[in-house]
Amino acid sequence: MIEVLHARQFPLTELVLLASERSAGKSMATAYGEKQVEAFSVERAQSCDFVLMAVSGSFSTEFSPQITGNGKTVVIDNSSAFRYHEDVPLVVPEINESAMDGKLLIANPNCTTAIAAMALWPLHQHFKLKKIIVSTYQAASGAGAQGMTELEEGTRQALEGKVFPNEVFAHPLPFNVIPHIDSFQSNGYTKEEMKVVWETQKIFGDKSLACSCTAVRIPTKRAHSEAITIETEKEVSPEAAMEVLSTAPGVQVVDNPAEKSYPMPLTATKKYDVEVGRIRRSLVFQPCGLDLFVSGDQLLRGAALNAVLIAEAKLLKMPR
Ligand code: 11C
Repeated sequence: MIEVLHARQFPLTELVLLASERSAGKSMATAYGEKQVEAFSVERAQSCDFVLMAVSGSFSTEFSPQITGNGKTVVIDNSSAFRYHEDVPLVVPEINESAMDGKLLIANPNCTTAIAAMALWPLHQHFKLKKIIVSTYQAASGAGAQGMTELEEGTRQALEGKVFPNEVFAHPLPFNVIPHIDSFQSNGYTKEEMKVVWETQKIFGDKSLACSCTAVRIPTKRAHSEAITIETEKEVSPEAAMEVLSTAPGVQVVDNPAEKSYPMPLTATKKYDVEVGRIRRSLVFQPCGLDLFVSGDQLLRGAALNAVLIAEAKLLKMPR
């Protein structure tokens, strides 16, 4: 988040780093130079205009409402604590920026949802989506730094014929794919899969939008990919979809199979835009359907960039 603030030249007057007592006093190299970490307190957080939360759901549940209680500090929460609260907007600024008017606590969506939403929203506006079917290919870093280590160390050990114990993932991830992200729900879907359903409906403001998802962890390091099938109300062709997507903010059409050009995690990594390609007529939903493939940097679009874009949009509407 700090890197994105710096890269986008967010007009900061002061950067305050707040963490637990354990980290307080430590020095941290940032894009703004060396900074000392301070111990978190509600009062110190309230001295800031914006608080970008990279914390657990339980921490956010306890402290986000306390911080915004001063009636002025904006809290942008990356956890899932408030995503489904009626009175807390869940925002992708390119889609539903106005949902956060007058609100101080704003929820940042799950990364898998945000990446799909970037491609789906422009198509929804032009062709009205009826059904969305998503299959994901999610990178190890979606599970944090420990997930990355488990993939990297595990791969090294596996190549030497050794076994590295899996703790973060349900099974060893190297040379494997795991159709299990987060906990299983009573309907047989995982929480990660249901987040895509609930959050897409909330961001698009349409609870009746039919959506289902199969979420799969794959042994890549960064950037999530998703194969998406849509059925639309209006007739849609790949050419018309491509035209719409080529001018959509936050989207880059990467779709030239003859040149082996399509979205991939390696090319989407560290990119602000979500790559969209492999756009073709659905063989199932005719003539109102498409298949497409997206890759997006989940640490950016699904977290840091989206949070900073929310802050930028809020800042523009603040009284001077
Ligand atoms: C993953 N998408 O890849 C998850 C991580 O709801 O913010 C993000 C979890 C969330 O494991």
